Amino acid sequence: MSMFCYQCQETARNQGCTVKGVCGKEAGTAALQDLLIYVTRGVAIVQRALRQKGKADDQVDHYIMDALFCTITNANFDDEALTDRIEKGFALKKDLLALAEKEGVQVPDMPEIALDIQKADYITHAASIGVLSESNEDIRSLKQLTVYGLKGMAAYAEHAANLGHEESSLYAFMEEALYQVSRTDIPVDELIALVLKTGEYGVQAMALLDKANTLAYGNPEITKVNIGVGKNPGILISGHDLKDMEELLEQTAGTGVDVYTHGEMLPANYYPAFKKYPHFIGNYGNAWWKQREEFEAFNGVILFTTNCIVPLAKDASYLDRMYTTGSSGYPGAKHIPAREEGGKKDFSELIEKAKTCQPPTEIEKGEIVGGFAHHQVLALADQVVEAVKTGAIKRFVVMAGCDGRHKSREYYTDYALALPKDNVILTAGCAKYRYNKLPLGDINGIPRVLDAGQCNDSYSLVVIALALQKAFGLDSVNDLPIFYNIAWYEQKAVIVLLALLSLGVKNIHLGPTLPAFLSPTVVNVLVEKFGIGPQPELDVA
Ligand code: SF4
Ligand code: SF3
Repeated sequence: MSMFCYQCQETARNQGCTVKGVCGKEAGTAALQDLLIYVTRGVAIVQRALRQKGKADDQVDHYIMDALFCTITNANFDDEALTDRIEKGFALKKDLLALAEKEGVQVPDMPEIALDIQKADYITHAASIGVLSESNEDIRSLKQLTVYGLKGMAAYAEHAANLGHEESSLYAFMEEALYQVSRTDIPVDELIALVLKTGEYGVQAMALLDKANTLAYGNPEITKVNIGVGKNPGILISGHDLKDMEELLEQTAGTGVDVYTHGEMLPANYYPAFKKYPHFIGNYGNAWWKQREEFEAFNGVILFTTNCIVPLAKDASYLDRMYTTGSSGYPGAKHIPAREEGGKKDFSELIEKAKTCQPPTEIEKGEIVGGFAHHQVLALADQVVEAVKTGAIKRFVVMAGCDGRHKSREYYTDYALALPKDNVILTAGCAKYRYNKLPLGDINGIPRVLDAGQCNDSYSLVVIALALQKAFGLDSVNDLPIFYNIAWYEQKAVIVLLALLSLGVKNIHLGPTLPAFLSPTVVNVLVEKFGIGPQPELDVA
């Protein structure tokens, strides 16, 4: 059977995965994800109609958000979990249609609404509703760009919702956008406007998550993070969800089991609320794509709260000590169920399992420095402004985004090393692992790599840029001495990019390759309107 997916940067030949995903996604799983998105569009179209009459249901918002999120690259490889969501979507759509009829709400007559198939036909049906079912290349490109942005937005909105912060306007936009991309008569100019609108809501989602995280756990502060190991068995927590982090730390306290972060969870070390736990040892390892070897060496329990999961090697030893939760899933790994209303997740099984494990093998020693989200950088604003005025800092280089496994990503290490010594790197996301352990030094006490946090904390970089614009009395954020060299991999980077565009940031360089899902016409639009460019040559630095 065949598939078509081109949503991430590592897509085959930079065109599309057609047999099996480079990420390890099987064709059957890809089909289920396509169908899930299709069913979710149907649910969203009815929910949108109901919302216009004041009849939207919170549970449906959560369903749509989770469905989008779990189809992000490397989040969920579990066919059973995807099938359950599809079944739930069909049932939900039926209920909503019944409600619409009862309330006299008109629902648009679209194939997404009419579709009703049996479980046995899920995979075969997917071929007719996948990405390539839209034959016009430009329309397809803009629709997928919107959907990928929505996936990233849904991920951020879900983390915020887990902390009790929700905005119905975000949900309303997700539904509206899913309705618009389902229209067969939507013209290119309306789709371009929709893409930009998606960016605006992306800013809102990131701001909401920033508020949720900082209200719950305090503002990230300058922190030296231990990258060595302790003597106890440990649990390694990966992904982005800080509520899971909190509950894991609480439940492991006093058990003799230590907690370490991996990949995108590293910034949890920067939050004051988490520092009070003596068994929170630090960060183990690097970005997501090194997990096969690092999880072997860790010896203990692994908890995925979101992407990025790498399918296990045939001889992997850690499947029985690997757990998923939230939107993530992996066949054979235990899934920790969602918290009940007002309750907590139960991590006791992981803790008992960890007690039977060996302590982690040390793979490195030392410390890395981070915690430069907006609040901390603005606290240093005078020092930073002064350094720019005296010429000690000549330029800021935003190198936010994702890391990936391709050799071509070594470029980012070389680029960081090649930058003049008066340049400061502003980073967020797992892209930082390409240079956050290099001895790049500091400028008058300001480290040359300022890590704001997770990919969603790219929001902090925007806040910092806007504050600098104000401090220097500039008319536009584009007049600042800031250069953007962004690395993307999955769909959260797509929403970050759209968010930056919606804020008027121009001349962003995007690498290692431009997205395969951008048609030549769409690339031209982005070049003309925003000055988007490819990864710069090393000597441009
Ligand atoms: Fe290929 Fe990326 Fe899609 Fe995986 S997510 S199937 S690697 S395009
Ligand atoms: Fe990384 Fe997967 Fe994107 Fe959150 S964890 S930035 S790649």
